[in-house]
Amino acid sequence: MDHLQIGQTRLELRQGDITTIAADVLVNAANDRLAGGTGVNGAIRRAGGPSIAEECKRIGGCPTGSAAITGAGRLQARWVVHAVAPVYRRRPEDAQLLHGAYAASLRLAEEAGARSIAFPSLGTGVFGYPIEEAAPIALDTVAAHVRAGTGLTLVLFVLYSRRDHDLYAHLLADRATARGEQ
Ligand code: AR6
Repeated sequence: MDHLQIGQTRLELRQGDITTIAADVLVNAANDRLAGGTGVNGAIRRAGGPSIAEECKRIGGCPTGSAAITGAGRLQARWVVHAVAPVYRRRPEDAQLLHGAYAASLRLAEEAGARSIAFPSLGTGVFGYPIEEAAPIALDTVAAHVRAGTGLTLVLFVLYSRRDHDLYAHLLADRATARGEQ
């Protein structure tokens, strides 16, 4: 299953490079210094140009489990939300911090007035969070947030690999079945 409608909001899966996605907000897999990096961060900074790094430098940093917002430079998006997932260490607080990174991103997007947002799979690259553990947190955080009421009409999960996409698709189908939703 590649989408789930919850009220006025569509949750949808895509496979590919997040920098090619048309959405008001692209979420970046950032670090707590809001410094440059590889993976999603490298791709967003390359595609968006230097203004994103300049804004990040002015902000200075962001606690793990939270997020910060900047403009989107040359990207088609209007904003980039820099979400800081935890480095995975098998600690009990890892899940709470990952949840916090997703929840803070949604709040910042809503406060900015965004209608659509695209998330990568936060934490599951360089930061080592196993995607089997991270994906349910991502989907359940977003679904709970949407059910509580949101101005967002589209939430995209952009998975880089087919394997990650298919794992998300299974989880989305499970959730739709459990709630009798399509
Ligand atoms: N579009 C969508 N997903 C991508 C892309 C892309 N262009 N590139 C990679 N992925 P990561 P993290 C997937 O490492 O684990 C950086 O250096 C990737 O396959 O980008 O949160 C930052 O500066 C993986 O599934 O983010 C931080 O220091 C997922 O995106 C640190 O890495 C996240 O991988 C953050 O690590």
